[in-house]
Amino acid sequence: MGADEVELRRLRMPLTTPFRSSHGVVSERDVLLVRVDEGWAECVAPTEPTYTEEYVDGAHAVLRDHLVPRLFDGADLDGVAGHRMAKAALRMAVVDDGLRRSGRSLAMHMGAVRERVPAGIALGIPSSMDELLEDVAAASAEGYQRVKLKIRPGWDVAPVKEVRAAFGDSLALQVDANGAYGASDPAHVDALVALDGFGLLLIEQPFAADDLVAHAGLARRLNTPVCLDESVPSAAAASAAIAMGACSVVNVKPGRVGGLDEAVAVHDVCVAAGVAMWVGGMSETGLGRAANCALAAMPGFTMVGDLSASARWFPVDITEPFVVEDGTLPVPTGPGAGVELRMDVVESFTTSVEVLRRA
Ligand code: NPG
Repeated sequence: MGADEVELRRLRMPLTTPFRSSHGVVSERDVLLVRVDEGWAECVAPTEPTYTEEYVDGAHAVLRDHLVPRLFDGADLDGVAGHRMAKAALRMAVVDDGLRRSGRSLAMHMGAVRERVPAGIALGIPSSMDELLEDVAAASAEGYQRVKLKIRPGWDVAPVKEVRAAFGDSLALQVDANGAYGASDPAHVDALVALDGFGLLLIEQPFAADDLVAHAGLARRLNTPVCLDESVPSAAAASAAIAMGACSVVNVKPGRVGGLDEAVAVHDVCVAAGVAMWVGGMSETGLGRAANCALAAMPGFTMVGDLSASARWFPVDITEPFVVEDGTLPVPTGPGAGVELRMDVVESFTTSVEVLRRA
């Protein structure tokens, strides 16, 4: 990896609708774009450190003060501990730069085996049951091939039951708790066990990220597959979780694991172990979405990802918007990530620009 110039650009982008999870409500995204020479990438770190330790101001600081200087020096970014979302963005911008120079697409680079990937949607915790049923109806009408519901203690069995009653057993449905359940709270565990009767595709990250033992214990009690997200920051963690029986499905997010290479390493571990995978989402702009679609085109991604239309998140996107057609999104084929930034739109959302140059 080498580079002459790195730009750290912050954007404030309004969301189409506020998104509520067990972490709280988000109504805009504070996006950090990273440019390495001619290559661009998006850092997925959220505004607040509620999903993992990472957050966008921290990512910006570690990039400026520690990661970009290492890139300029040709040093290993893993000399810095953690900060995987920041590293992922810097690495992805380097890859985008290299691919653009050689005219190759990320999909080609990743060994994509499909031209389109199935679209899935994540629905936040709504303010009422009626709103949830409307959201599911709209998602089905738009052609999404599966729906994921955010759950938390007190909002779990009832919404799943209502959705099944309204839409039947053929709706491909899964739930995501973002670690909100207490493994030692009997009422919490009872609710998770009660979800087992609803034919869910999976239950994602019920317990704290570091509690693999609790996930393994739950997995033994359920027929529904347990899926891990926050518990898998690396391929090594994926191996450990699989060896312990803590999951039979893995959500793969390049940002969470430190970049596309590590995402591929997770992919390979899961394929070797016969563990199913899907690509997660972090409300990316078209730039991050393009990379997620290229990743999801790899052979091991046999389950539907959190891959939705741009309009699900952004009234105006910084690339040509991704649109769901026949329940799928396209895997971009242009050079690099395969999409072009609309610089006028980028400028209109920009709140700061910082350019760092190799000494
Ligand atoms: O479809 O892009 C999407 C979002 C899917 O629910 C989603 N993402 O916990 O997986 C998650 C959640 C998330 C979003 C996590 C933003 C962190 C930041």
